[in-house]
Amino acid sequence: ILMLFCFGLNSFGMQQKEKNDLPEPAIIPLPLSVEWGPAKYSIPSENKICYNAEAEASVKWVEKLLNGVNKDFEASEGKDCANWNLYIDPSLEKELGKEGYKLKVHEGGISMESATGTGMFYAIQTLRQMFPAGIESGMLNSEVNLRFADITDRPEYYWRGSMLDIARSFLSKEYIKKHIDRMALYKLNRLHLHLTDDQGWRIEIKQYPKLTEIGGKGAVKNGRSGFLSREDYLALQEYAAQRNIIIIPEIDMPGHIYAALASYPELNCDENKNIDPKRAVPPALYNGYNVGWTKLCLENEETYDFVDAIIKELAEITTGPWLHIGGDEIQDPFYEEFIKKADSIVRKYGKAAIGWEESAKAELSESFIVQRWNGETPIAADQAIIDSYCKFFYLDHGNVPNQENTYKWCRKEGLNLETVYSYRTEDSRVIGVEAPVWSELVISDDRADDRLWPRSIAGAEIGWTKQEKRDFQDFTNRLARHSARLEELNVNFYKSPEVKWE
Ligand code: TNX
Repeated sequence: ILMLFCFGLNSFGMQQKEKNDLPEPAIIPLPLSVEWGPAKYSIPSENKICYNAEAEASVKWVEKLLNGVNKDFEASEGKDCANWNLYIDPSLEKELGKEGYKLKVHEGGISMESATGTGMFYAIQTLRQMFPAGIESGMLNSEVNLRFADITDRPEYYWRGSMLDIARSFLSKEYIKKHIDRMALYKLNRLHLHLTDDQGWRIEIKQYPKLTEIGGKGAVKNGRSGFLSREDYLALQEYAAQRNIIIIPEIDMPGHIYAALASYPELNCDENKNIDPKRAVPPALYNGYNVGWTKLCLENEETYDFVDAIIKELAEITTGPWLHIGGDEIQDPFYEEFIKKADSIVRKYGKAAIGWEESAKAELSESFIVQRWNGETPIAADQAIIDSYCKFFYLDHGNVPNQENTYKWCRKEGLNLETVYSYRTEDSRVIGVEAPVWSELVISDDRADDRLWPRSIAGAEIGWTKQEKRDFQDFTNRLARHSARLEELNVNFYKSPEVKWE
């Protein structure tokens, strides 16, 4: 009787019609406010999608959902005229921000509102998680029932990143596309590609073709070589942009640069001299694990011609506003001067620079973003920070203590899901978080999957959901119900014992 009374007065303003046997959908990241209604909406075999002009480009994502469950549809412009309503209005930005949305599932169907196409995309991703997992692999020929819902959602941070190191061991463009799809499902919006390092150079630069001709052939021991052509890069960038993900390319300088030194020995201070007599003489490639032992010759003015040319070409092919200049793990008397110059070159070509935390030793422009990793470098009070603090976000560390082929230098027990999820900060400089997968030991797609998932999902929730709303038990309860979906997507995710996988 009490239950009937509650349902009778629910905010959906209706009586319960069908007995509701659907569990509450497991949405990740947890939305800002969700109210699950008492009843369910069954998607009819014929659908009408109604949209305003601003929302036209979003219709394809609804069509993809309906195709995935084998339902017919027809779309036309208009307002509130169908069982599916998509409405984008820039004036909603005050309430929803650029990435927020409202999603309602009610008696009449599904309605979604946002200020931008990004917000609409995220409304549709939330809805996607309410559909049965079978939708992920295509044709699902069953009834689809959605719990009545009233959701208002927007993210806590605008930087919700994932980083792939494709320099030590290459990941193909097919893998990167899959990764972009998976990121989108969890509303991650920044893909940082670590494109160069001692072991390999992975992006075509027209003015310096040997970078990929020679440097592209390198890889860490047992790792994969290869590189992205300009066309590959442009295609990936477009694919990501469609899914509201911005790619941030990183050229790691002035250290971590052996692949370039091997390709163009004149970038060494003395091209006839070995950098380190114990190691290979250029142009032999390097396939070891050491860091911090190579550098561009910063005494030579010509080095800056190289730096300028690389940044110029990268800026030309990059549609996002940021270029990452690396800047980690190197001792050099000219280091600070280098960072300052690289920052200004990046700005000259119309972008903002990002650097690993050591770059905070230099005098930086206002737009420079510092990426924290070991927390050892003091960072100025007004500098924006992306937090990749290794104690929480270094996914090359084990899912469990002593996992094979993982590092443990930052946290000897590795990083289990709970450790990642426990990240918190009161630091107002933090603009978001990003979880990197370094690839010295991540030399296959399966290993990349294992290190990335499900810990990237914890990262996604940290980036999206307010700290006070995050609860590990609740998170793992929801995550448990994502296993079928991850399996449909062929993700070789680590079946963490912290989760009672369904
Ligand atoms: C440190 S963190 C690095 C990488 C390594 C990683 C291995 C950072 C900016 N540099 O070059 O791959 O450790 O965990």
